[in-house]
Amino acid sequence: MDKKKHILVVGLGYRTGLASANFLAGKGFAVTVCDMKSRDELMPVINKLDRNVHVIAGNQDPSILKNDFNEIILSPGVPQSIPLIQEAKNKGIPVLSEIELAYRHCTSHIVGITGTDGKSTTTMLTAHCLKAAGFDAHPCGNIGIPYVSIVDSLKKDSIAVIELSSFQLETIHTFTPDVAILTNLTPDHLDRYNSLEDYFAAKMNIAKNQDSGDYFIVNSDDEFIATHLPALKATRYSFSLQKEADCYFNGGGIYCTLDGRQQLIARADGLKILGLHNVQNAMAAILATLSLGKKIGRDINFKALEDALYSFEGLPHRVQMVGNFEGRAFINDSKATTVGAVIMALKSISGNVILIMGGRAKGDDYSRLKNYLKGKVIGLVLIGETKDEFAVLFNDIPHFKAHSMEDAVIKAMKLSTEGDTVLLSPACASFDMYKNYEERGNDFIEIVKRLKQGQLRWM
Ligand code: UMA
Repeated sequence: MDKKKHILVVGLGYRTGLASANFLAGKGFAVTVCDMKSRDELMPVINKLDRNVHVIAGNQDPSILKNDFNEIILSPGVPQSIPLIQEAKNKGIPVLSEIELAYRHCTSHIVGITGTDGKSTTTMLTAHCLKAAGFDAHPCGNIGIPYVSIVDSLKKDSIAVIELSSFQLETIHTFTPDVAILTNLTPDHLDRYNSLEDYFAAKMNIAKNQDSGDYFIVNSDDEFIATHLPALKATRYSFSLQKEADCYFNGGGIYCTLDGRQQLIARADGLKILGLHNVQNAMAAILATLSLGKKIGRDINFKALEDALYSFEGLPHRVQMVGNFEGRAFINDSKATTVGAVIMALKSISGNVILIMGGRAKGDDYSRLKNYLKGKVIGLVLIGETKDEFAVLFNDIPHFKAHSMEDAVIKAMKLSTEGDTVLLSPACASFDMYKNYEERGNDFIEIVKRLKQGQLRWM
């Protein structure tokens, strides 16, 4: 980038816009940030901005473009459909994501992980496996650490392990991961995309610049992917729970056949992360580690890989055991903002479940849950904006509506008996009640803690 360039960052956010603006200002570019929120609302973030960054708050009118910007960095939470971005495109101003920006300054190797569910766990587990194999691996991206915030600290032989959302992939141009993973594809973000096909197309941008020296790792059990995957230039490896694949699951063992012979990598009952969906995540991480080893000509120690798989503790807010109280187990799965993620959580729990669900709808077809709740979820506690809609949709299951998380936990206690599991797995975004899913999960954890300490009466 030419340093005389004037760059507009659209969407300050808490992380991406802030990190992009500071990165660019640090490199001497003239930077303006605009955000639809008021200056007061943005103040905690503005305070962290490089003081050379110009801020336009509470205004995202296309007239901002009269300042002649050379490039726009678009935060993932801002849709390209807003008039400002449409006008920028009409004027021929390049619009790029923070991922593309960071990539231009990146000299290290890259593993990129996308898909609807399992991205964060696969990202962290892949980084964990790569570290165990002796690589200098750094998880970043949609997990909450902008790629641009770490790119300058990466060395030539480091590995950026980047979780990539469809939003971030919409505006990449040259970004090319050495290894790409596609975990699965289920309906999500249909409030932003016109169709599942459009959502998938954004995700598939991850592979658009790859060539035959790169690797594309894919879940071969996913029906939508099986029928929609386009031709790829990259070398493709697949993983499966059901059939033979480059990495597959059989009789409790996870096997690889990359070098033409069957190799037992690990046993599923040794994993600390529960459920078959986590076996899938483990298979993706194994293939990523082995493919990267191939690409850069380094042998992977299988014992170190096995130990890494067994020592991985999982992530907070993903089927996270919070504790037990009066015979009930409490599980926090606040990250589950899709139907697919709730289904996976339910599959990983044995016994009866009281499900705390609801929040801000994301355009998913929630009726898909009906079959999975039947016979497993004996009570529902409905929270957030969707509570009335869900009460009608799931009216055949005993349910309560709750006005807060505390109320939800108390009602879950009332609906449950000893031996049951109380699962927070909302199927929706958190923004109607919380800043983000982490805040929602932490609230749940705190309330369960108070319940256990006798500070919350439920009877
Ligand atoms: N805004 C506008 N105009 C608009 C819309 C929004 O100015 O028309 C502003 C908002 O006021 C806000 C900013 O744009 O200030 C949006 O920021 P952001 O949502 O991009 O927030 P960040 O804090 O930068 O977080 C983003 C990701 N958020 C989203 O994609 C919505 C985070 O993913 C990610 O961790 C972070 O960058 C670092 O990479 C969160 C997420 O929900 C976890 N991701 C979705 C998902 O996983 O399903 C995609």
